Amino acid sequence: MPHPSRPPDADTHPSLELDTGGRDRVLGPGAMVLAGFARAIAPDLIAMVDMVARTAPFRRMSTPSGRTMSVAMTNCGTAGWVSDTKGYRYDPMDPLSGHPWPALPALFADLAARAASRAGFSEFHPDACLINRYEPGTRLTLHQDRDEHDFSQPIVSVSLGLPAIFLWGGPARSDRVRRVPLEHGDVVVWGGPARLVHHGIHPLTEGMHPLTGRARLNLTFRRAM
Ligand code: MD3
Ligand code: FE
Repeated sequence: MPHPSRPPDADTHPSLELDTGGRDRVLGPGAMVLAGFARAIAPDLIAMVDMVARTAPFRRMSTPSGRTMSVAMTNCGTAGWVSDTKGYRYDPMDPLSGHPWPALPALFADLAARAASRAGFSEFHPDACLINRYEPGTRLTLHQDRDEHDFSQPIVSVSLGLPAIFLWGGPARSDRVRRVPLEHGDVVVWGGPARLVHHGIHPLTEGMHPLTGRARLNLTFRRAM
């Protein structure tokens, strides 16, 4: 028997699910917050990030216009997102080492697939995990994620450590921007009509978190290639 708040086509249009009963919330068409979904495994996720960063250290990349991003980044998976004066791309190699990025830990792949499935996207098999590290004052200006091959695949994001205000716009850069608070352990799934929205992160507020210190980590799982 269908859930009373669940329209009949909620399986094909996950955003139409009106109420998940818990703290989960639909942000809009295609975008869903799974509040605290990763909280229980957060210490393990953070330990894995530390392991990845021993092989592929966090670094601040250059933009094509020659500026340095304030967010520090690294990657794991068979492809990693890189930015330099030549442009943005997914690359199987870490340009710092000349070696492949560290493999995607099974814990990461499993979490991403479970979250996507819960939001209505079955068979999500990410090949790339971009790991962003923010310190107080660090921001990410409004942008679209459009370097991936197939926009029908969702992106799954996991927030760890210090809280942040996520800026969530629309398909056009001039669209109204909403502010969405994201906390430690929150997972957001973005797909369908939300896949190409403009988004960013408001400058991080000063703070200290027991598991990450003066930092916020964000994992974004993507099907890049
Ligand atoms: C909506 N990261 O890595 S996560 C990024 O918190 C990025 O580090 C932010 O934007 C962060 O590209 C935001 C939420 C997110 C990630 C990717 C999206 C939202 C998205 C792609 C399409 C639409
Ligand atoms: Fe993004």
